[in-house]
Parts: sequence; structure tokens; C-alpha cells
Amino acid sequence: MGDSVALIITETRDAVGTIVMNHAARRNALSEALISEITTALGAFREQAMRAIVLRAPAGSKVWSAGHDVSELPAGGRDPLGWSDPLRVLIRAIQEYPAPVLALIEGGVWGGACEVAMACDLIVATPEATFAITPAKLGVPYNLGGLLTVLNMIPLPVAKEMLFTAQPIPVAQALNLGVVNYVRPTEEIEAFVYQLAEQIVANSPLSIAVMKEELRLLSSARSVTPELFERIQGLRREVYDSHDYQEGLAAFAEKRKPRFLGR
Ligand code: YXS
Repeated sequence: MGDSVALIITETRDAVGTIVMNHAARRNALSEALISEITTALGAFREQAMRAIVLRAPAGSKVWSAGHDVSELPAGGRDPLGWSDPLRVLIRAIQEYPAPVLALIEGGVWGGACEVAMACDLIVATPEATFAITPAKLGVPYNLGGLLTVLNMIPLPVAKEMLFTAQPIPVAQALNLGVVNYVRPTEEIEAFVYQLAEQIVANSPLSIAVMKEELRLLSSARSVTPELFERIQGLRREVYDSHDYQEGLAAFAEKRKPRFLGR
């Protein structure tokens, strides 16, 4: 039986650690509190030398995660996705965990939660799963590292479609693109994911940990000149200092459609 804490449930099966995001009232919005509990659980699993991690929502969930907790985005004048933003901290914690993290996905995956799923090493989803990358819906200028995660996973035309429409894509398209490893029905997905995890656990944890880190380093190896970095940061600041960024947050809070003016 697992230890249940406020926003997550954790459990272990042999050398497989499981984290269940369990904040249904907020559709597992990635708040600082939820992320803190996930990263704490990952730290504990690392102490226990767990050789595979499963990250999921409760069985039968309609929403895996609603993405960044919008109410925690800064009101303006500050990068909403800076290095120490909890979402960025979670992405790095998953990418740097020295064993495979398997995303077991049921329901909708929204906004920054898409990047959390794509930061995982394998994704197994149910046929009802959908994936939506939504910064454009809010007026948020996604950050460089986040766009790199997307680009490493999704061909450019589809990445642009997802980023520019902010609409969900069905799991069939994600499977065709290779973003999702397998699709399994709800009644089979749990046994299937743990069978995958057991296959991983049976192999050399040192070899796997090093290959995971090699792949992380290689996939993030990009030459970014100071001029390029500063130009991008300047462009992003124009967005998060804009009327439209404020309008996106206000519209979300007021549960209405935003009226973007392009300034
Ligand atoms: O009205 P109450 O207080 O009960 O709260 C509602 C929602 O406001 C709340 N909630 C959220 N709170 C903060 N941040 C969120 N992302 C968020 N999502 C939901 O949870 C309560 C129940 O939501 P409700 O009534 O809408 O549930 P539903 O079952 O009808 O609909 C589920 C969703 C996920 C389809 C719906 O909640 C939704 O569309 N949520 C927003 C999804 C989204 O746009 N996420 C992107 C967040 S921004 C982000 O991730 C990055 C910054 S970026 O944009 O760059 O990707």
C-alpha cells in the first residue's frame, strides 16, 4: 500500500516507483505544491534506487494534467517560464532522474503537462488521450528549453500546428509521430506499463542511467550564440510584457475567451 500525501499518491512494486498525480479538483494543474511533492517523491525513489518510475493520474482520469497552474503565472514583467519556475524544475527532475520515467497517460494532457509527458522516457496512452500545447491560447512566450523538448519529439510542421492552433491532437496522431510508444485500452494499460517497467528493471541500471544521460546531453546540444540568446530573450520579453499576456491570464481567470490585440 502506498503512502498518500496531499496531492500525490506514491507506491513501490519491486524496483518500480509510482507517482499518481491526485489533485482532481484542479485537474492535476502543475502547481508549485504538486510539483514539490512529485520532485520530493523522485528524490525518495532515487534514495531507494528505484530502477523505473511510472508517472500517472488515477485510473480512469479524464484529464492527466491541465498543465501549468495558470493562477501561479507571474502577473507580468517577469519571464513566466524562467529557470526556477516549478514546471521547469519538474521537467529537469524527470530528464535527470537516473532511470527511465514512463508516462502512463489517460485523458487530456494540456500545456506544460505535454512537455512533462515528453520529458518522460516512454509514453503509453489510452485511445482517449489527447495532447494540446497551449501557450498561444494564453499569450505565453514558451521558453527555449521547452521548445527544444517539443522539437526533439515532434516534426516541425506538427509542432507548429500544435503551437499555433493550441488545439489537442488525438493519440492516434501522436502514435503515428512516434511521440507515444504504445496505445492500450484502459483495462490493459496498467499491466502493460508495469510489464515494460519490469523489462527495464531486469537490465543494467548503470548502463541505462548513463545512456539516458548521454541522450539528454546529445539532444540538448545546440550552439546558441550570445546574440541569438539575447535576441530570443528580448523577443520573449516583448510578449510577457504585453497587453495580450495580461489579457490571456485575465480571460482564463474570468473563464471567457481572450481578445488579443497583437500588442
Ligand atoms: O473553477 P474552479 O475553481 O473549480 O477551478 C477549475 C479550473 O479553473 C481549474 N483548472 C486550472 N487551474 C489552474 N491552472 C490550470 N491549468 C487549470 N485547469 C483547470 O480546475 C477546476 C476544474 O476545471 P474545469 O471545471 O475546467 O474542469 P473540466 O473537467 O471542465 O475541464 C478540464 C480541462 C483541462 C479541459 C479545463 O480545465 C481546461 O481547459 N484547463 C486549462 C488547460 C490549459 O489551457 N492549460 C494550459 C495552462 S498554461 C501552461 O501549461 C503553460 C504556461 S503554456 O501555456 O505555456 O503551455
